[in-house]
Amino acid sequence: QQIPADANFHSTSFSEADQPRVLITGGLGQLGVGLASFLRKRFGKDNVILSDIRKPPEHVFLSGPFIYSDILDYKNLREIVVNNRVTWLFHYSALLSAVGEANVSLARAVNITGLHNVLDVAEEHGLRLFVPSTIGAFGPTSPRNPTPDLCIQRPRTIYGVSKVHAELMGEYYYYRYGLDFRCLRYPGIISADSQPGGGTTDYAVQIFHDAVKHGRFECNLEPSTRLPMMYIDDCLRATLEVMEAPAESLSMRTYNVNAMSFTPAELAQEVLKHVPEFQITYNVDPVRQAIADSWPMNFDDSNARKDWGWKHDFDLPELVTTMLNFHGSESR
Ligand code: AKB
Repeated sequence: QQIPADANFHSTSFSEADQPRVLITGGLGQLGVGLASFLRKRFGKDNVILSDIRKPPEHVFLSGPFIYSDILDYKNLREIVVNNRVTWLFHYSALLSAVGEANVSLARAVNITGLHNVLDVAEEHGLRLFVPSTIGAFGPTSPRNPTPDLCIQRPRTIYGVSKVHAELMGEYYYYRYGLDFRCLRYPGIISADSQPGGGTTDYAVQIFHDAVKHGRFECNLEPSTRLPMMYIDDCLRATLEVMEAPAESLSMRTYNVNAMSFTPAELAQEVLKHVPEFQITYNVDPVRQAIADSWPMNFDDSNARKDWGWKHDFDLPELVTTMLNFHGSESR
């Protein structure tokens, strides 16, 4: 039975009008720094704390509050939440698909044990909690073209298994304790000024750098591998929109979101329109290829569009123009 949204939330001493006090974990990954600067524009610089176990580069340190947090250390996490009066938590710490297969025990610790700590601290302190999931939460027995929100999920990577676990645990805490858990399944995210690390969709970020710098790119997936993708600006906006959506508009707590789908060959064709000498070659990584072959080709995000008005801005041509402009201006 569903507990009415908001029924069980812990009261805090803040009025509704107050800005959220935000903590971002895993803040030095592909998305954290961009998310922090996006949220700071909305909620104020000092209301958004970026955190990681690594030392930040100077420009990150200077751009707003940064703090050490280890999600595997429950007391450390609780101390940060209490001392900073955190009300919203964005949990980005995770090992991605390819790197997770190379280090399963670390991926299990970070992606599963770390999530348990985050869920507990969020429940204990009445936080609104965002956890990103992924197209990687599906597997070879899921419908791949298109993949709906609700279908068979039997992923074959530790990353995927941990993300299905996160979706189910978050929803369990929502139904059982009224935790305000919100989750989006991201496609491959393409960012200009931050690098992904150890993913299967990383080729679609690296290609732009190499096209501008070298005029060629060696791709580690086959030319016909179709995967859902999104430009980072759309991803950050989707994340804020689902966090700000009124609880009653959410018919579920885990949504697919998408913008486009393309293959390496199609992406290369689009790059060629701007970089006439561009050449792509293929040197397939069997681990990444097997992962990509088990993932959705097209992602059905109609529920997100219907429930809270999701709409992407960037299709393939705008994505390619934006990415090449960024790298072009950087190399000039
Ligand atoms: C990966 O490739 O592992 C990630 C993802 C799609 O979740 N970018």
